[in-house]
Amino acid sequence: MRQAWRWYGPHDVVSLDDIRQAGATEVVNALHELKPGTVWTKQGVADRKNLIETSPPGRSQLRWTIVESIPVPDDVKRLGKGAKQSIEGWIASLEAVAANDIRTVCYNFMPVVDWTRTDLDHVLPTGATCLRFDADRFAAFDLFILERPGAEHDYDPAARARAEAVYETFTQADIDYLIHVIASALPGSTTDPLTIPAFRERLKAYAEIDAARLRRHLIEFLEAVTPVADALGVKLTLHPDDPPRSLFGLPRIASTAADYRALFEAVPNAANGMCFCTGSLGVRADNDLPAIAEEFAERIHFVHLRATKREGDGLSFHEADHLDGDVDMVAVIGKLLKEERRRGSQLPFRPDHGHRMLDDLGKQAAPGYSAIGRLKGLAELRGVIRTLETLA
Ligand code: DNO
Repeated sequence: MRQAWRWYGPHDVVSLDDIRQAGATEVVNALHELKPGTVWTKQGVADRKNLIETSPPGRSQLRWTIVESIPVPDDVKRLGKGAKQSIEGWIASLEAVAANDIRTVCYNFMPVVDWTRTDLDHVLPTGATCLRFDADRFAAFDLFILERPGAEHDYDPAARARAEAVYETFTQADIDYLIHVIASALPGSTTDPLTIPAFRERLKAYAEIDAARLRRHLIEFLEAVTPVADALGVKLTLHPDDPPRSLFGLPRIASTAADYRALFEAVPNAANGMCFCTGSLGVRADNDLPAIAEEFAERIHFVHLRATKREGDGLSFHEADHLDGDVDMVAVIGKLLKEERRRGSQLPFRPDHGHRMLDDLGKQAAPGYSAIGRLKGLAELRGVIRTLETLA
């Protein structure tokens, strides 16, 4: 498998040398500084590519091979093919990427909020910290901070009571923290940062959009972009919802095998692919990850390897060590290596997220994207890959 590493660009506290020292050879990047909907230019992509690929004398070569993500603008999710201009803009960005010889593009179709957590530094028994989703804190935000109309119907009485008890312990600082973590778009998010009033407005705009309609809009988007991607030789990889279930009463349609099956059946173009993210899909106990990897093997063009651990209530989870979450990582990697042998080429993966630990404690790295935790994850994953390859 090809070892890649997500980099947030020139302002990332993790340097290109750190990436080299972790042993990765490919970089996953995006023009993160541009707002969703801004059209990327060929020159803009070329400048970033030069920055990544021009190595100081004596340093090993890094390649920018994967874009994660070209954000899909909000109106595409609400209007599908009706958002003509936004789709044309997305295609122009895709062309700018392909003109720079980057052939893998990741995107997602989560409405209003991208990946969602409630704690960015949950302290583990070792003193390292991890990202966590606490269902009661999330419900407290939804019910009592966002005060979403109708939210009470999404929680049973016991869950509402727990949320209320949690909310009663909150200081203003706790409330501000939760607003920051949930509404202001975590790094890498492809949705707009929102204030509470803007959040309420955005939700209103989705009042009429159920899962069937959102899926139709994604299919219309794919019908427009996949023929172009096919012609450019680019694979588009749809990232799963994180977490893979409805939040804030909004539909999410890339959460299960059935979701992906429907999309591949509707749009069979070769460019219609999947980003296989074990951390996102693995949050659901009813997602059988080795089976999903096997079923969609030929559609997988990018892999995120990370493990989550579900907690007692079945809804809360935290990010575990890469080999020690709920997912059977060895079995998943076994399926991916089988697919590599079938196609005769390697799949790119990145170690996704990592604990904040050792010298990274207290450093300002992007949540989940500190260096040492990912370095540890990559090292463990590389060991599994090497072992399975040797035994194959
Ligand atoms: C977070 C990531 C997301 C992801 C996008 C994909 O760590 O998984 O930022 O990149 O949702 O489009």
